[in-house]
Amino acid sequence: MSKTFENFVGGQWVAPTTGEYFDNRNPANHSDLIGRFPSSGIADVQRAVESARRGFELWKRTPAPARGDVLRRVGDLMAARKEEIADLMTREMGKPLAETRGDVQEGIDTAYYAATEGRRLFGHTVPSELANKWAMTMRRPIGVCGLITPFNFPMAIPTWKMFPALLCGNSVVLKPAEDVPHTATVLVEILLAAGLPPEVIQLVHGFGEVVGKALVDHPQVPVISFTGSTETGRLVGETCGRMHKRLSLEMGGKNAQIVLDDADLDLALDGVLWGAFGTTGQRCTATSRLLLQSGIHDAFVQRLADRTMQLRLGDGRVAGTDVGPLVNEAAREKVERYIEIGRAQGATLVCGGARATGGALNNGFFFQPTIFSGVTAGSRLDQEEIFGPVLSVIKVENVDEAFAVNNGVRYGLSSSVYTSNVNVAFRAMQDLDNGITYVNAPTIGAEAHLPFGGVKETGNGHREGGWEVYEFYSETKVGYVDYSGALQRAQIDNY
Ligand code: UN1
Repeated sequence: MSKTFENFVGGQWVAPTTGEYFDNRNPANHSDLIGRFPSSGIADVQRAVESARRGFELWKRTPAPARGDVLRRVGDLMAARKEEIADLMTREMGKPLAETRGDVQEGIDTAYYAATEGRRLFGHTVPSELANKWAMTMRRPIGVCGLITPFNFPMAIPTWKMFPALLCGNSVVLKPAEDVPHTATVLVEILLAAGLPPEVIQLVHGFGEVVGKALVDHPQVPVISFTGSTETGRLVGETCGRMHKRLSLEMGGKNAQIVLDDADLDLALDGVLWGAFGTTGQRCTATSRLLLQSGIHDAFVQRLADRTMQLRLGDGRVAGTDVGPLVNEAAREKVERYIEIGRAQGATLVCGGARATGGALNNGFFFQPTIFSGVTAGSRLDQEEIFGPVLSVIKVENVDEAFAVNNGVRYGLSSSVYTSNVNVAFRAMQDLDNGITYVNAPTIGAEAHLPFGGVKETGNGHREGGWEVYEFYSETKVGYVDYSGALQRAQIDNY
């Protein structure tokens, strides 16, 4: 008998109004059923929002340091259960345990950062242009925040959104990706165990077209934060624009690692293997393009192919696994379509290119780590996000060409340059059109206390992580106090 899970709405664990559930299976082994989770409807979202509005009235009056204390306990509980949570995350979405441990750690870091922010949430005091008048700013919470999160960082990304939202005094409705409902359930259990008042958090499981859409459409949800595809983000943005909602979007990437002739090639090799095939390439920050300068191109591709073919595919819960499965069959079919596109556009398949089969691999959504060389700038392999273990190698002649190819895509999340030339390193940070540039490090590896996000069609100008996200989840209020006892007219009486 598989376990049936529920939504958390109105301060209790409740069945969905639809009475419908979906199966959540291990992507490394289809026969492993984790549980059945609610396929919720619009009415579930409505109830969640009504409850979250009550939660907001209570929580916004709780002093920010006390809100921070709850988040500190959340961090403590996550730390105590780190190993167990990492294991259930790997079972649910496939990436190896070392990576899910890192994912939980990112949530812990975010919790402790939020806890300390409860004793800051700084406003400004500013001199008034008039005598005996005080001027200052402060931060106010906004209301119910609708959070729509992806499968690839099932703990870190919900915490990036939720903890700052809560610390600022908002209440939250979380709609996690349907591939990772178990991790979201555990996160909500931890928040409740840490003492968060129940109606401050709501968890509604289900599918984006129904539950995500209902949240975005709901007039009493003034804040939406979405991480997912650029296509879905556009739909979300259209609705939020019409409804004047505050919206943070984190969307696609087509990140490049640049390796110049003067680079430390061993380091660059380790970097691209981790950047391209970590999380089976299913990161917004994954390295999906490798721009190699012509002097090192041929030898580097050869060494990279040799190392790639040694990567061990398998169940992420088995020691020694380097690369886990894709998250589901649709993800694998999308990768397969891109293999055909690469071939049709004349790229050279260096290694991989097919489903990984044999033994236990037959039970999951495995795909061989794949490299195409001879990819041309402007081709579909250069331009389009694949979200799988496919790396496109592009040969470049010099730094200017490398930077131009890096910038010649519609996305702009992260980039990486391997060089021993300090002038080129600083030029890269200045000239690459990305939200994050790494020097002598891969395109992945963002830390929780720095702003995370991208330019162009990757985002809409907001950042998660670090200090900036607290501005997104709060409203600036200005207070003026005139203690002169007389009418003082700004801009008039003093000029
Ligand atoms: C993502 O790529 O989807 O930078 C998020 C990293 C992680 C977060 C990535 N800390 O690799």
